[in-house]
Amino acid sequence: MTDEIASDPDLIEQGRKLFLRPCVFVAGAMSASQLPDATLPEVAFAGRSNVGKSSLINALTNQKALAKTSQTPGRTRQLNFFDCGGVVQLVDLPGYGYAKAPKSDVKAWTKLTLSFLKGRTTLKRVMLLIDSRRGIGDKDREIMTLFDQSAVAWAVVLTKIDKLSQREQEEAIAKAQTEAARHVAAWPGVFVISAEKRIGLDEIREHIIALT
Ligand SMILES: Nc1nc2c(ncn2[C@@H]2O[C@H](COP(=O)(O)OP(=O)(O)O)[C@@H](O)[C@H]2O)c(=O)[nH]1
Ligand SMILES: [Mg+2]
Repeated sequence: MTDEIASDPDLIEQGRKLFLRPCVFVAGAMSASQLPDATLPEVAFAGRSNVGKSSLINALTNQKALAKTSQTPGRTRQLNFFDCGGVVQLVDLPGYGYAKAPKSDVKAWTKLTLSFLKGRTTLKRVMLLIDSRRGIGDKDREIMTLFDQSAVAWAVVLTKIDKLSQREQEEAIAKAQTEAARHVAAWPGVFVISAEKRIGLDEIREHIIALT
């Protein structure tokens, strides 16, 4: 996490405790009628396919396969909802930017995802995951613009930081920081994580609890 985000020990502790409570799969929605009721505050996870969304949700919730159990092949276009302790709902959004997908992929990122982002009153934040090795790409930029236009509050999370050297990390963070700062709807800092090495998870948990 970069300096723009101040960390508070009490909130860190509360965030940790939140995710010691059970997190359970609530719904996998492929149409508006399948969306669960908008009651709890929600934090959604977006990003290219393979960026590490499911791994982050599993790491945050201290579970090995929570986010994967709901991912039956061929149903990757669904929005998956997880209730954590009856306090907050995490939403695993469909990935975008498959290598083999047509150029219109971001546009076709499903009507459902877009209408969810625009109309969900309980949605507090979208965490936009960026693979730290690739950096922010054109497809990510399209999504950032969409978030801005939809008045969605979002934050950048650099994933798989364990794959970079110290110097590469610093470069990746500085670049992402500069780019996020250009967007009014973006959180003015960058979260840096490794789901594998369990780095940066407390800061994300803190961010989530602060939104509830
Ligand atoms: N080295 C490393 N690999 C990771 C990390 N997080 C995810 N991965 C790997 O990246 C791949 C895609 O992860 P996944 O969570 O399924 O991505 P999703 O498609 O965005 O849900 C898997 O092979 C993961 O093991 C990380 O923090 N470090
Ligand atoms: Mg996934």
